Amino acid sequence: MTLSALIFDVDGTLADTEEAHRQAFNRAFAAAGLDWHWDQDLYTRLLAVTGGQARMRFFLEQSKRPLLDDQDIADLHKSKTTFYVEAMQAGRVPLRSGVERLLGEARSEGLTLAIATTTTPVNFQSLIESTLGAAALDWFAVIGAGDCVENLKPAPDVYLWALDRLGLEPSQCLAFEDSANGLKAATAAGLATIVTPCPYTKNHDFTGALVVQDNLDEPDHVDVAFLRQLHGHL
Ligand code: XBP
Ligand code: MG
Repeated sequence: MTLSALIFDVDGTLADTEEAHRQAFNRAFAAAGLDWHWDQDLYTRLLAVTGGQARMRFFLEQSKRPLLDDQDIADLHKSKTTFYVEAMQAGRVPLRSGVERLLGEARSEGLTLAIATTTTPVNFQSLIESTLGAAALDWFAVIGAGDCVENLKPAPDVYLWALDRLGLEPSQCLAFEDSANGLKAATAAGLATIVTPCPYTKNHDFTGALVVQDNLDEPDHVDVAFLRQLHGHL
């Protein structure tokens, strides 16, 4: 089966964005007058839950705080997203090593690009606009983001949604992820997956990944030829 498309996760994979998410959550909590503060150790644990709203509910349950109703959670998350987009627009988060290179090579080689992320759509848009420019949003034939499916990663839904809109079989694609939840989601959708852990996910279990390496440049130089070779041995 020919390799036709590359499907990328966003947070932790395209860029090390989780620290910016963590800071945006804390800014939203402070702006709402809440005494909640997510330090890096706590956030590492909370990342077991994908989706910012679900993550806040998980935090309230785990810390035995009173639950907030859906509207309050949604309002808090909207505030957080505003702070996050501000950070992206300030250009504070670059793409990870090898990402821009591989995206360009894939386009030159006629591979289709797609996104399958748990994050809020505007978060992906602002990351691409601040790193590659708004026109680069058109590089992606399909953009599957948080609100297009009900069940977030590790459920396979967002990858199945992307494959359906691509009109491709899993065997014609490769997925790129940074986390155990993302690897589970892609694998459950039938996708062979390249994992490049980020600082928040470096201790995750990546059993079942096709490749796990520091980034797209090291130790192996992940280019289209490398991907075609990997894909050819599946
Ligand atoms: C990572 C996530 C997201 C982000 C926060 O998404 O799980 O929830 O941590 O973004 P990805 P939101 O699938 O790209 O790794 O607050 O918008 O959910
Ligand atoms: Mg991720």
